[in-house]
Amino acid sequence: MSAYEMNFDGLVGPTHNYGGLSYGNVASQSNSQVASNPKEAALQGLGKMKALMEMGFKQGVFAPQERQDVAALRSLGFAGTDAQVIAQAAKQAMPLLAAVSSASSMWTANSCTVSPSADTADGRVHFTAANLNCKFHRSIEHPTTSRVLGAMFASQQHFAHHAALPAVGQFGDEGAANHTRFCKGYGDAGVEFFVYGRSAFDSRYPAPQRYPARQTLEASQAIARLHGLSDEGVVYAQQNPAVIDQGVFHNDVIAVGNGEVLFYHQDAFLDTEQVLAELAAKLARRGGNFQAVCVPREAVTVDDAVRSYLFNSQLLTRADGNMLLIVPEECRNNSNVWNYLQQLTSGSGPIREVKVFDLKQSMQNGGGPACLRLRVALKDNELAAVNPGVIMTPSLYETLTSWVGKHYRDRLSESDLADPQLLIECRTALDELTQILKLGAVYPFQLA
Ligand code: SUG
Repeated sequence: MSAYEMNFDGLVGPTHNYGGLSYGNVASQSNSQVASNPKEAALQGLGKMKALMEMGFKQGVFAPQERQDVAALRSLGFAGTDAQVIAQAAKQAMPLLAAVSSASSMWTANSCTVSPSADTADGRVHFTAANLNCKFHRSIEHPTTSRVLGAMFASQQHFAHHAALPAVGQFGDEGAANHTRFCKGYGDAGVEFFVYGRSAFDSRYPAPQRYPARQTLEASQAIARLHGLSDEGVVYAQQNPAVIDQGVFHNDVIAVGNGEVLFYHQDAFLDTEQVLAELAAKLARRGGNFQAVCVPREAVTVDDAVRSYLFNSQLLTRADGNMLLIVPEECRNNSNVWNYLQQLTSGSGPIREVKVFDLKQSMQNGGGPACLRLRVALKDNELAAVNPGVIMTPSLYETLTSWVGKHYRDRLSESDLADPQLLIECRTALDELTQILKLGAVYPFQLA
């Protein structure tokens, strides 16, 4: 049976804005209060999905969430009609209104952690929604994420869904952004690589001093247990706390893996040699030949990596077996990174081609090509069980492009969040979207 890696990209929601909500994420903090362009953001994302589909990769769409999240404001004591709730929040607590307005569910690498069926004890594909517990605006995503995942991957024969871990920092979980899987072929048993920022229960592990470590070891271990992974199929590694303090808030800002290849920065991990040796040994027992491509700090500094998002790239296997790196335009604008990439692709290593995409609207909030996609390795029969409504096709691309053109604004600033019309526009758009993507009732709202 054939197997594939399918990318499900987050469709950017109509409230995309720069709220400055993510302490520790340099781009989010530095673009706070800049006016956004939701229409352009959604079209940039759709452009990447279309390009990958046209290159022959399997591509899906992950629906955005309802924002503003009026229910979240109600849970914080705001009351009255929806319009009154928003008006009060705008007057009394603008940071809360900004948080419940965030379109952050676009970064679907944070939606959940996925273990393909070849790795799990019951032979199903397992999903655990991420609690995203470190930031309020992200912690409200998981209930809808679970509903959308359930509508995309409904077959209980093939798919198993787990609710988010307990909503405390000790089980802070940011999903696939801190998880990579190595394998010989996508349908073969692989080695799942969990990278955490700190331990919640064991004080012997170092921790960053300046910025939060969002993922804990204990959260990663819980997911491995829930998914029924064997010890032989799992490697844990601690992220270097010093790079978290430099703005590497997820591991996918400093490393990316695919197939048998790990592309990583020299300063990404603690105990690097030991981690690489364990990955190589475990992958060898699964029939794979682990290859580590290290980017030395002399060529690309951690600061270059954070500014350019070199590692927040998509590493894809082309039909000829060589690999292609999908990078954001910011990589071309950084001479160290661009020179490195020229040298990388002209060598004899596994990565042979680079393609550049303009994702500036998402990048300004710290979300690059890899943040925007959730990878799911699927066998033929599992792919056949995916809701066909979310699989990208030329005609779905056309439909979604006109849907964006019809419903999205081309400018959103903080003061626009108080406009009661914005919520109505979003609900109208999402109501239509559930029909386009054939998702059923995944959003709790009723249109007036
Ligand atoms: O969680 N930014 C997101 C970016 C997530 C990137 N994802 C991965 N690396 N996989 C975050 O920090 C900023 C929102 C704002 O400031 O308006 C934000 O949530």
